[in-house]
Amino acid sequence: MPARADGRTLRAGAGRACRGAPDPSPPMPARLIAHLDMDAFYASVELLRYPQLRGQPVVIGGGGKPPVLQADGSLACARLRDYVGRGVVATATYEARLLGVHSAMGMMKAAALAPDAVMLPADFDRYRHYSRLFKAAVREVAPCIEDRGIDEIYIDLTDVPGAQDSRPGDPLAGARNIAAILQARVREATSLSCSIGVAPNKLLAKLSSEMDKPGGITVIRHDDLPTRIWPLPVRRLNGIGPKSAARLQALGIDTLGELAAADLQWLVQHFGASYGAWLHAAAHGRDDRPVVTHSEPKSISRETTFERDLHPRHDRQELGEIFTRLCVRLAEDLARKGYVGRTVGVKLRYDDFRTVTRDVTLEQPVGEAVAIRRAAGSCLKRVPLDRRLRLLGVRVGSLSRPGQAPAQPAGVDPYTLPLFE
Ligand code: DCP
Ligand code: MG
Repeated sequence: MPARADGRTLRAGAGRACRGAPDPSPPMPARLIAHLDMDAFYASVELLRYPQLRGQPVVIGGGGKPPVLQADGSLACARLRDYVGRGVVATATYEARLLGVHSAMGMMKAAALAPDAVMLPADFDRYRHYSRLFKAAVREVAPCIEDRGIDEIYIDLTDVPGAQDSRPGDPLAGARNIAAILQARVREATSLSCSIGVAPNKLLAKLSSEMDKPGGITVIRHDDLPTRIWPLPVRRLNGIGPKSAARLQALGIDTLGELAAADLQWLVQHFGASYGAWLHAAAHGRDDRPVVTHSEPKSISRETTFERDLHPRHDRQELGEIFTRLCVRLAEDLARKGYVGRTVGVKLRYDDFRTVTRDVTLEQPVGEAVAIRRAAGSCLKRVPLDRRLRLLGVRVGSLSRPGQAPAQPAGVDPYTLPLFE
């Protein structure tokens, strides 16, 4: 799962499907699946409270101070050109994207491209609030929703009244109409815009929602594959990452059409039975995954990249504080989501980008910062600590709901614990 710029990760576990899992016989009736993705989400939420910044390049990230309203009514904002550090861009307005800035880009690199862009710190509570609002608005029209994170959902429109209607000359008029209603409801509830793709399955719906951003509605049928999907580069497919795209390119495959034309056996030879078969099916627009309305996370984690590489011994105190803060935040995440976990793990990235993980399984599930911090500390002891670190992460897995778990020792300040016990 890709790390997000907010450093929080949720690994999804098993889920409950909206319509039953595909049964090869009899064949599934044609489905109508939508993918809805909010436009420049964090940035658009910020523009709601700073409307004077509309039309300007704005970048979210960097963890600086929020803007200050001056006596004359103007807004004093930090600019990218003044940024020094190793933060990454969480997102950027479309004006900033025109200058080449995008999510996950280093802030210093973004500053070179768009020195005058306004820089705003992320406010995750606010984004979560708007996330809940837009999902609730969609649910009122179409209740079968799969939550894919803070700003995107899949929606099964198959059984939504009117979604399958056709009009002379437009067999997909119903789907288009429901998508427009969804967009309007989201705007009423949040004042934000989103883009929607509607297709026979999740894979194609996700590709479609990106086709006409921002504010687009794109409806595609299986028949549209050769004209709409096959010209796209393979990298656009959710499931083909940079490494696979590079391998495909080395084999002479750049577009999804070229991938669709490739022989299944040949793909299996090069990419293994499972991924090879998936590549083949995906390029042909085949995807039977149901829309899953409820899922339990497998693990919850927090991680942070330091402003500068820290040495385990020379910077021991600073590292210890960061480590403890991660555990405290993780405990808050667990409490908010209502979980405890039996496995605690750490992740370290050295200055040469090597990454190591260690974990420990406990007798009883834990949720409190002190308990997480103790267990994570014991994992740290099993890692070579002879060179500088650039990233530290803590994860709690084997999750369960508290209740059966005995109370954790209370009253210990986690910040008083030594880095290595
Ligand atoms: N995000 C992040 N780090 C990333 C990617 C995204 O923190 N590497 C956050 C900020 C985004 C939000 O998640 O606002 C949603 O991600 P999207 O990829 O959907 O990007 P946007 O909504 O910002 O833009 P788009 O209009 O392209 O969807
Ligand atoms: Mg988005």
